[in-house]
Amino acid sequence: MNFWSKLIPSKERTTKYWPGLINAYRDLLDIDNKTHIISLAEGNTPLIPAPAIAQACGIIGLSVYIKFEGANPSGSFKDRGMTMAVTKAISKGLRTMVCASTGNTSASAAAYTACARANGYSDAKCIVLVPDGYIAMGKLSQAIIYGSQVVQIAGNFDQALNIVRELADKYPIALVNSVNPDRIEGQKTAAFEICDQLDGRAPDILCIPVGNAGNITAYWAGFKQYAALGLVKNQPKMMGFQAAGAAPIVLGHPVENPETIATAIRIGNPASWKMAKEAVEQSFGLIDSVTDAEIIEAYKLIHSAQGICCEPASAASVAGLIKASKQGKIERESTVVCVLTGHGLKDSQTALDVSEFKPIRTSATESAVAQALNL
Ligand code: AN7
Repeated sequence: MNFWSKLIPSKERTTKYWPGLINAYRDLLDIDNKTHIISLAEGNTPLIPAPAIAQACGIIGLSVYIKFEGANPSGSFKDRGMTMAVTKAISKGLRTMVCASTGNTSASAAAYTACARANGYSDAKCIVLVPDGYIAMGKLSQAIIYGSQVVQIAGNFDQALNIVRELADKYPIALVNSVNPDRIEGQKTAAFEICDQLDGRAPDILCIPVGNAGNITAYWAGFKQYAALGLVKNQPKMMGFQAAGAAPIVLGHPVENPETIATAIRIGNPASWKMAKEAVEQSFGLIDSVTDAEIIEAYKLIHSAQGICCEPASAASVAGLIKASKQGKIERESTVVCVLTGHGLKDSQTALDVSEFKPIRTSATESAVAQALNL
Protein backbone atom coordinates (compact mmCIF):
# COMPACT_ATOMS: atom_id res chain seq x y z
CA MET A 1 0.00 0.00 0.00
CA ASN A 2 1.44 3.33 -0.96
CA PHE A 3 0.11 6.83 -0.44
CA TRP A 4 -2.18 6.70 -3.46
CA SER A 5 -3.70 3.28 -2.73
CA LYS A 6 -4.71 4.47 0.73
CA LEU A 7 -6.77 7.36 -0.61
CA ILE A 8 -10.52 6.78 -0.50
CA PRO A 9 -12.01 6.62 -3.99
CA SER A 10 -14.25 9.58 -4.69
CA LYS A 11 -17.63 9.37 -6.37
CA GLU A 12 -17.10 12.94 -7.48
CA ARG A 13 -15.05 12.56 -10.60
CA THR A 14 -14.94 16.24 -11.30
CA THR A 15 -13.59 18.76 -8.85
CA LYS A 16 -15.37 21.99 -8.14
CA TYR A 17 -14.42 24.88 -10.39
CA TRP A 18 -11.29 26.43 -8.88
CA PRO A 19 -11.83 30.20 -8.69
CA GLY A 20 -8.17 31.26 -8.68
CA LEU A 21 -6.18 31.96 -5.54
CA ILE A 22 -7.46 35.47 -4.81
CA ASN A 23 -11.04 34.24 -4.66
CA ALA A 24 -10.09 31.04 -2.87
CA TYR A 25 -8.25 32.86 -0.06
CA ARG A 26 -9.90 36.27 -0.32
CA ASP A 27 -10.64 36.51 3.42
CA LEU A 28 -6.93 36.12 4.20
CA LEU A 29 -5.62 38.57 1.61
CA ASP A 30 -5.40 42.32 1.36
CA ILE A 31 -8.08 42.84 -1.30
CA ASP A 32 -11.56 44.34 -1.19
CA ASN A 33 -14.72 42.99 -2.75
CA LYS A 34 -15.01 45.69 -5.40
CA THR A 35 -11.67 45.06 -7.08
CA HIS A 36 -11.84 43.61 -10.59
CA ILE A 37 -9.67 40.50 -10.42
CA ILE A 38 -7.23 39.57 -13.17
CA SER A 39 -6.85 35.80 -12.90
CA LEU A 40 -5.85 32.77 -14.96
CA ALA A 41 -7.14 30.33 -12.30
CA GLU A 42 -3.64 30.03 -10.81
CA GLY A 43 -2.84 28.14 -7.61
CA ASN A 44 -4.32 24.85 -6.38
CA THR A 45 -1.12 23.13 -7.48
CA PRO A 46 -0.54 19.48 -6.57
CA LEU A 47 1.33 18.28 -3.51
CA ILE A 48 2.98 15.11 -4.78
CA PRO A 49 4.44 12.39 -2.52
CA ALA A 50 8.07 11.82 -3.53
CA PRO A 51 9.32 8.48 -2.13
CA ALA A 52 12.35 8.40 -4.44
CA ILE A 53 13.58 11.69 -3.06
CA ALA A 54 12.94 10.53 0.51
CA GLN A 55 15.00 7.43 -0.25
CA ALA A 56 17.87 9.49 -1.64
CA CYS A 57 17.99 11.35 1.68
CA GLY A 58 18.48 8.13 3.63
CA ILE A 59 16.64 9.36 6.74
CA ILE A 60 14.41 6.88 8.59
CA GLY A 61 10.69 7.61 8.33
CA LEU A 62 11.12 10.69 6.18
CA SER A 63 8.04 11.83 4.20
CA VAL A 64 8.87 14.10 1.27
CA TYR A 65 6.29 15.95 -0.77
CA ILE A 66 6.78 18.15 -3.81
CA LYS A 67 4.74 21.34 -4.10
CA PHE A 68 4.64 21.43 -7.87
CA GLU A 69 4.46 25.07 -8.85
CA GLY A 70 5.19 24.26 -12.48
CA ALA A 71 1.45 23.49 -12.69
CA ASN A 72 0.60 27.21 -12.60
CA PRO A 73 -0.72 28.81 -15.82
CA SER A 74 2.60 30.26 -17.02
CA GLY A 75 4.54 27.35 -15.53
CA SER A 76 5.95 28.92 -12.35
CA PHE A 77 5.08 30.15 -8.85
CA LYS A 78 5.33 33.73 -10.08
CA ASP A 79 1.68 33.56 -11.19
CA ARG A 80 0.56 33.62 -7.53
CA GLY A 81 2.11 37.01 -6.97
CA MET A 82 1.33 38.27 -10.44
CA THR A 83 -2.45 37.81 -10.25
CA MET A 84 -2.35 40.08 -7.20
CA ALA A 85 0.20 42.60 -8.51
CA VAL A 86 -1.50 43.10 -11.87
CA THR A 87 -4.96 43.19 -10.27
CA LYS A 88 -3.82 45.93 -7.88
CA ALA A 89 -1.93 47.89 -10.54
CA ILE A 90 -4.98 47.91 -12.82
CA SER A 91 -7.26 48.91 -9.93
CA LYS A 92 -4.97 51.89 -9.25
CA GLY A 93 -5.40 53.00 -12.86
CA LEU A 94 -1.94 51.92 -14.03
CA ARG A 95 -1.80 50.23 -17.43
CA THR A 96 1.91 49.55 -18.03
CA MET A 97 3.65 46.79 -16.07
CA VAL A 98 7.42 46.62 -15.87
CA CYS A 99 9.79 44.08 -14.34
CA ALA A 100 13.36 42.83 -14.34
CA SER A 101 13.61 39.09 -14.67
CA THR A 102 15.74 36.00 -14.92
CA GLY A 103 12.84 34.67 -17.01
CA ASN A 104 9.87 33.46 -15.02
CA THR A 105 8.73 36.83 -13.71
CA SER A 106 8.77 38.16 -17.26
CA ALA A 107 6.72 35.22 -18.56
CA SER A 108 4.20 35.66 -15.77
CA ALA A 109 3.95 39.46 -16.01
CA ALA A 110 3.45 39.14 -19.76
CA ALA A 111 0.72 36.51 -19.27
CA TYR A 112 -1.24 38.52 -16.69
CA THR A 113 -0.98 41.68 -18.78
CA ALA A 114 -2.46 39.77 -21.71
CA CYS A 115 -5.17 38.53 -19.33
CA ALA A 116 -5.87 42.15 -18.32
CA ARG A 117 -6.28 43.04 -22.00
CA ALA A 118 -8.77 40.19 -22.32
CA ASN A 119 -10.77 41.53 -19.37
CA GLY A 120 -11.52 45.04 -20.52
CA TYR A 121 -8.14 46.77 -20.20
CA SER A 122 -7.19 46.71 -23.86
CA ASP A 123 -4.46 49.31 -23.32
CA ALA A 124 -2.54 47.17 -20.79
CA LYS A 125 1.12 46.79 -21.72
CA CYS A 126 4.10 44.92 -20.32
CA ILE A 127 7.81 45.74 -20.53
CA VAL A 128 10.38 43.21 -19.32
CA LEU A 129 14.14 43.61 -18.84
CA VAL A 130 16.18 40.42 -19.00
CA PRO A 131 19.92 39.65 -18.98
CA ASP A 132 20.86 39.11 -22.62
CA GLY A 133 21.79 35.48 -23.24
CA TYR A 134 21.08 34.27 -19.71
CA ILE A 135 17.44 33.28 -19.75
CA ALA A 136 16.01 29.91 -20.73
CA MET A 137 14.48 29.84 -24.22
CA GLY A 138 11.05 28.73 -23.00
CA LYS A 139 10.75 31.78 -20.76
CA LEU A 140 11.94 34.21 -23.44
CA SER A 141 9.51 32.74 -25.94
CA GLN A 142 6.65 33.08 -23.44
CA ALA A 143 7.37 36.76 -22.80
CA ILE A 144 7.41 37.35 -26.56
CA ILE A 145 4.33 35.37 -27.56
CA TYR A 146 2.24 36.78 -24.67
CA GLY A 147 2.93 40.14 -26.29
CA SER A 148 5.28 41.97 -23.93
CA GLN A 149 8.10 44.24 -25.03
CA VAL A 150 11.28 42.37 -24.17
CA VAL A 151 14.41 44.45 -23.53
CA GLN A 152 17.60 42.38 -23.42
CA ILE A 153 20.22 44.28 -21.44
CA ALA A 154 23.97 43.78 -21.55
CA GLY A 155 24.05 43.15 -17.81
CA ASN A 156 22.69 40.85 -15.12
CA PHE A 157 19.43 40.67 -13.15
CA ASP A 158 20.65 42.95 -10.34
CA GLN A 159 21.42 45.71 -12.85
CA ALA A 160 18.07 45.19 -14.56
CA LEU A 161 16.26 45.51 -11.21
CA ASN A 162 18.01 48.80 -10.48
CA ILE A 163 16.94 50.14 -13.86
CA VAL A 164 13.26 49.17 -13.51
CA ARG A 165 13.12 50.61 -9.99
CA GLU A 166 14.26 53.95 -11.44
CA LEU A 167 11.82 53.72 -14.35
CA ALA A 168 8.93 53.05 -11.96
CA ASP A 169 9.92 56.09 -9.89
CA LYS A 170 9.97 58.38 -12.91
CA TYR A 171 7.04 57.16 -15.03
CA PRO A 172 3.43 56.13 -14.34
CA ILE A 173 4.15 52.41 -14.57
CA ALA A 174 3.67 49.54 -12.13
CA LEU A 175 6.76 47.69 -10.92
CA VAL A 176 5.71 44.04 -10.60
CA ASN A 177 8.91 42.54 -9.18
CA SER A 178 8.68 41.03 -5.69
CA VAL A 179 9.79 44.35 -4.15
CA ASN A 180 6.11 45.12 -4.76
CA PRO A 181 4.32 43.87 -1.58
CA ASP A 182 1.33 42.71 -3.64
CA ARG A 183 3.55 39.99 -5.09
CA ILE A 184 4.40 38.63 -1.62
CA GLU A 185 0.73 38.83 -0.65
CA GLY A 186 -0.27 36.55 -3.54
CA GLN A 187 2.65 34.17 -3.18
CA LYS A 188 1.96 33.40 0.49
CA THR A 189 -1.11 31.41 -0.64
CA ALA A 190 1.24 28.53 -1.51
CA ALA A 191 1.88 28.09 2.22
CA PHE A 192 -1.88 28.11 2.88
CA GLU A 193 -2.40 25.42 0.25
CA ILE A 194 0.32 23.19 1.68
CA CYS A 195 -1.25 23.34 5.15
CA ASP A 196 -4.68 22.60 3.67
CA GLN A 197 -3.28 19.72 1.61
CA LEU A 198 -1.59 18.25 4.70
CA ASP A 199 -4.98 18.30 6.49
CA GLY A 200 -4.42 21.25 8.77
CA ARG A 201 -0.73 20.79 9.56
CA ALA A 202 2.31 22.67 8.40
CA PRO A 203 5.25 20.49 7.31
CA ASP A 204 8.18 20.15 9.72
CA ILE A 205 10.53 21.52 7.07
CA LEU A 206 10.07 23.58 3.91
CA CYS A 207 12.91 23.47 1.36
CA ILE A 208 12.93 26.23 -1.22
CA PRO A 209 15.30 27.73 -3.81
CA VAL A 210 16.35 31.32 -3.11
CA GLY A 211 17.13 33.95 -5.75
CA ASN A 212 15.77 37.41 -5.11
CA ALA A 213 14.36 35.94 -1.84
CA GLY A 214 10.76 37.02 -2.39
CA ASN A 215 9.33 33.51 -2.31
CA ILE A 216 10.91 32.39 0.98
CA THR A 217 9.63 35.67 2.46
CA ALA A 218 6.13 35.00 1.15
CA TYR A 219 5.98 31.39 2.37
CA TRP A 220 7.07 32.40 5.85
CA ALA A 221 4.42 35.15 5.93
CA GLY A 222 1.82 32.56 4.91
CA PHE A 223 2.83 29.97 7.50
CA LYS A 224 2.91 32.62 10.23
CA GLN A 225 -0.54 33.89 9.25
CA TYR A 226 -2.06 30.38 9.29
CA ALA A 227 -0.54 29.73 12.73
CA ALA A 228 -1.71 33.11 14.07
CA LEU A 229 -5.24 32.29 12.93
CA GLY A 230 -5.06 28.92 14.67
CA LEU A 231 -5.51 27.05 11.38
CA VAL A 232 -2.31 25.12 12.11
CA LYS A 233 -0.52 24.46 15.39
CA ASN A 234 3.01 24.16 14.05
CA GLN A 235 5.37 26.09 11.80
CA PRO A 236 8.02 24.65 9.50
CA LYS A 237 11.74 25.22 9.66
CA MET A 238 12.46 27.30 6.56
CA MET A 239 15.43 25.91 4.62
CA GLY A 240 16.50 28.12 1.71
CA PHE A 241 19.09 27.15 -0.88
CA GLN A 242 21.11 29.38 -3.19
CA ALA A 243 23.33 28.25 -6.04
CA ALA A 244 26.97 28.22 -4.92
CA GLY A 245 28.00 30.70 -7.64
CA ALA A 246 25.19 33.06 -6.63
CA ALA A 247 25.02 32.73 -2.86
CA PRO A 248 25.19 36.25 -1.40
CA ILE A 249 23.08 35.49 1.67
CA VAL A 250 25.18 32.46 2.55
CA LEU A 251 28.43 34.39 1.99
CA GLY A 252 27.16 37.49 3.78
CA HIS A 253 27.97 39.90 0.96
CA PRO A 254 26.64 40.72 -2.53
CA VAL A 255 28.11 38.75 -5.43
CA GLU A 256 29.01 41.07 -8.28
CA ASN A 257 29.16 38.48 -11.05
CA PRO A 258 26.84 35.64 -10.07
CA GLU A 259 27.17 32.47 -12.15
CA THR A 260 25.17 29.24 -12.13
CA ILE A 261 23.58 26.79 -14.54
CA ALA A 262 20.34 27.58 -12.67
CA THR A 263 19.86 30.90 -14.48
CA ALA A 264 16.54 31.59 -12.68
CA ILE A 265 18.46 32.14 -9.43
CA ARG A 266 21.51 33.85 -10.94
CA ILE A 267 21.10 36.81 -8.59
CA GLY A 268 23.90 38.51 -6.64
CA ASN A 269 22.07 41.05 -4.48
CA PRO A 270 18.60 39.82 -3.44
CA ALA A 271 16.00 42.51 -2.78
CA SER A 272 14.39 40.59 0.12
CA TRP A 273 17.71 39.61 1.71
CA LYS A 274 16.78 40.85 5.19
CA MET A 275 13.36 39.20 5.17
CA ALA A 276 14.85 35.89 4.04
CA LYS A 277 17.29 35.99 6.98
CA GLU A 278 14.41 36.72 9.33
CA ALA A 279 12.38 33.80 8.00
CA VAL A 280 15.32 31.46 8.55
CA GLU A 281 16.09 32.78 12.02
CA GLN A 282 12.51 32.96 13.29
CA SER A 283 11.78 29.42 12.08
CA PHE A 284 15.08 27.89 13.32
CA GLY A 285 15.81 26.88 9.74
CA LEU A 286 18.90 27.41 7.63
CA ILE A 287 20.20 28.98 4.46
CA ASP A 288 22.89 27.17 2.52
CA SER A 289 24.27 26.83 -0.98
CA VAL A 290 24.34 23.91 -3.40
CA THR A 291 26.82 23.51 -6.24
CA ASP A 292 25.77 23.28 -9.88
CA ALA A 293 26.82 19.60 -9.78
CA GLU A 294 24.50 18.97 -6.81
CA ILE A 295 21.69 20.87 -8.55
CA ILE A 296 22.08 18.80 -11.73
CA GLU A 297 22.21 15.53 -9.81
CA ALA A 298 18.97 16.41 -8.03
CA TYR A 299 17.44 17.66 -11.32
CA LYS A 300 18.11 14.30 -12.94
CA LEU A 301 16.78 12.39 -9.92
CA ILE A 302 13.54 14.43 -9.78
CA HIS A 303 12.90 13.57 -13.43
CA SER A 304 14.14 10.02 -13.93
CA ALA A 305 13.51 8.57 -10.46
CA GLN A 306 10.37 10.51 -9.56
CA GLY A 307 8.71 11.53 -12.84
CA ILE A 308 8.36 15.21 -12.06
CA CYS A 309 9.41 17.89 -14.55
CA CYS A 310 11.11 20.93 -13.06
CA GLU A 311 13.72 23.44 -14.12
CA PRO A 312 17.30 23.43 -12.74
CA ALA A 313 16.75 26.29 -10.25
CA SER A 314 13.82 24.43 -8.71
CA ALA A 315 16.02 21.38 -8.13
CA ALA A 316 18.07 23.46 -5.66
CA SER A 317 15.40 22.70 -3.04
CA VAL A 318 15.84 18.95 -3.42
CA ALA A 319 19.63 19.22 -3.73
CA GLY A 320 19.59 21.21 -0.50
CA LEU A 321 17.44 18.63 1.29
CA ILE A 322 19.79 15.83 0.23
CA LYS A 323 22.81 17.87 1.37
CA ALA A 324 21.23 18.73 4.73
CA SER A 325 20.26 15.06 5.20
CA LYS A 326 23.85 13.94 4.64
CA GLN A 327 24.99 16.54 7.17
CA GLY A 328 22.63 15.13 9.80
CA LYS A 329 20.44 18.22 9.85
CA ILE A 330 17.16 16.45 9.08
CA GLU A 331 15.41 14.64 11.92
CA ARG A 332 13.89 11.16 11.54
CA GLU A 333 10.15 10.93 10.81
CA SER A 334 10.06 14.51 9.51
CA THR A 335 7.52 15.67 6.97
CA VAL A 336 9.30 17.76 4.36
CA VAL A 337 7.89 19.80 1.50
CA CYS A 338 10.25 20.77 -1.32
CA VAL A 339 8.98 23.56 -3.55
CA LEU A 340 9.60 22.95 -7.24
CA THR A 341 9.15 26.49 -8.42
CA GLY A 342 9.10 26.20 -12.21
CA HIS A 343 8.27 23.74 -15.00
CA GLY A 344 11.08 21.84 -16.70
CA LEU A 345 9.79 22.49 -20.21
CA LYS A 346 10.91 26.09 -19.87
CA ASP A 347 14.50 24.91 -20.17
CA SER A 348 14.51 21.75 -22.27
CA GLN A 349 17.99 22.53 -23.58
CA THR A 350 19.51 21.86 -20.15
CA ALA A 351 17.63 18.54 -19.99
CA LEU A 352 19.10 17.49 -23.34
CA ASP A 353 22.57 18.68 -22.33
CA VAL A 354 22.84 16.90 -18.98
CA SER A 355 20.92 13.65 -19.37
CA GLU A 356 22.90 10.44 -19.80
CA PHE A 357 19.91 8.95 -21.65
CA LYS A 358 20.59 9.61 -25.34
CA PRO A 359 18.30 8.94 -28.30
CA ILE A 360 19.40 6.35 -30.85
CA ARG A 361 18.93 6.80 -34.61
CA THR A 362 17.87 3.91 -36.80
CA SER A 363 16.26 3.28 -40.15
CA ALA A 364 12.48 2.85 -40.09
CA THR A 365 12.12 -0.94 -39.91
CA GLU A 366 11.15 -3.27 -37.07
CA SER A 367 14.36 -5.25 -37.44
CA ALA A 368 16.58 -2.17 -37.35
CA VAL A 369 14.83 -0.89 -34.22
CA ALA A 370 15.02 -4.30 -32.53
CA GLN A 371 18.70 -4.59 -33.39
CA ALA A 372 19.48 -1.08 -32.14
CA LEU A 373 17.75 -1.93 -28.85
CA ASN A 374 19.56 -5.29 -28.47
CA LEU A 375 16.20 -7.03 -28.01
C1 AN7 B 1 12.15 28.75 -11.03
O1 AN7 B 1 11.97 35.47 -12.76
O2 AN7 B 1 13.82 36.17 -9.96
O3 AN7 B 1 13.86 33.89 -4.32
O4 AN7 B 1 13.11 37.24 -12.29
O5 AN7 B 1 12.34 31.53 -11.48
O6 AN7 B 1 11.55 34.62 -4.98
O7 AN7 B 1 13.52 35.22 -6.38
C2 AN7 B 1 12.98 34.07 -10.59
C3 AN7 B 1 13.26 33.40 -9.44
C4 AN7 B 1 13.25 30.10 -7.81
C5 AN7 B 1 13.78 32.29 -6.87
N1 AN7 B 1 12.88 29.27 -8.77
O8 AN7 B 1 12.69 32.89 -6.25
C6 AN7 B 1 12.72 36.10 -12.02
C7 AN7 B 1 13.23 35.49 -10.78
C8 AN7 B 1 12.57 29.73 -10.00
C9 AN7 B 1 12.66 31.11 -10.26
C10 AN7 B 1 13.36 31.45 -8.00
C11 AN7 B 1 13.08 31.99 -9.25
P1 AN7 B 1 12.91 34.24 -5.42
